[in-house]
Amino acid sequence: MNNIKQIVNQFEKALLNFDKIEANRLLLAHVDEYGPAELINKIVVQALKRIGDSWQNGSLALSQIYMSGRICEQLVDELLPPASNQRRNQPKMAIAVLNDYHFLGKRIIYSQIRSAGFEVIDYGRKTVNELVEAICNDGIEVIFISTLMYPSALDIKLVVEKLEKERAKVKVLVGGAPFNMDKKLWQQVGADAMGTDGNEALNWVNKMMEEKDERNDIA
Ligand code: B12
Repeated sequence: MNNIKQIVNQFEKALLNFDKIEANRLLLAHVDEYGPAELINKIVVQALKRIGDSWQNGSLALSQIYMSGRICEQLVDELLPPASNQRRNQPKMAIAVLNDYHFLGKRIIYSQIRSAGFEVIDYGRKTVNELVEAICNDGIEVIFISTLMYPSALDIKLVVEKLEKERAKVKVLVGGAPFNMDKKLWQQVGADAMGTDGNEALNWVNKMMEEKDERNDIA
């Protein structure tokens, strides 16, 4: 039987050959065994991490990372259902990439939260001012921010400061490579929490919903 390491190896090879059909075949062959979310975390994310490392040590070209990212975006779109039928009674939520052009993490978090039955507005990519304006205009109560570049991660501090100035009542959950590398960074940028994957984002939303229910019960 295939173990997960072998599948990651094969998947990585397919990506580097720009072979979307083989990459898709590999995922579909194991989707019943792991389920879409687990499959993405165990295979797609791991393969892309390794590709990123190889790029960093100079053994891969930027085009290979780029195409791998694009192929994975399409595969993840196909794997995770757009939304569950039942919307939940929930805080108003949105998700955005701040400043940089790494979209895959946001896409995964977005799909996972939506497929668990929550409604989330996808803001795509925003600058600091654009994001603050959108949050205030839409009355967002929970914002998920994804950044993979360190400077973008630091810019979250500006977002939080501007939101405070506007007295926006919004919780900020952050994620992406800089937060995975430095476990205290989310506090330094003034976020309410960080998450390493879609499951953690979901757990956090569920915890917030429970707290909200408890407050409503007391009132
Ligand atoms: C693919 C990739 C690209 C692709 C992006 C394609 C696309 N459409 O997204 C392309 C080729 C375009 C690209 C470009 C660049 N990249 Co790049 N890229 C990567 C790479 C290899 C993988 C990123 C990825 O998609 N991972 C898979 C996804 C699923 O993982 P993820 O985003 O981390 O998301 C997971 C978690 O972090 C978390 N998460 C993410 N967001 C959120 C949000 C919330 C709320 C929560 C709870 C969780 C969460 O959940 C996700 C699922 O588990 C990383 C390497 C790495 N180690 O991350 C470098 C990396 C991010 N890139 C880097 C760099 C430097 C660049 C470039 C500047 C390269 C260049 N010289 O041109 C440009 C800059 C573009 C820009 N301005 O944004 C650096 C960033 C360094 C830094 N920290 O500042 C990295 C870390 C590579 C490296 N080791 O040097 N890149």
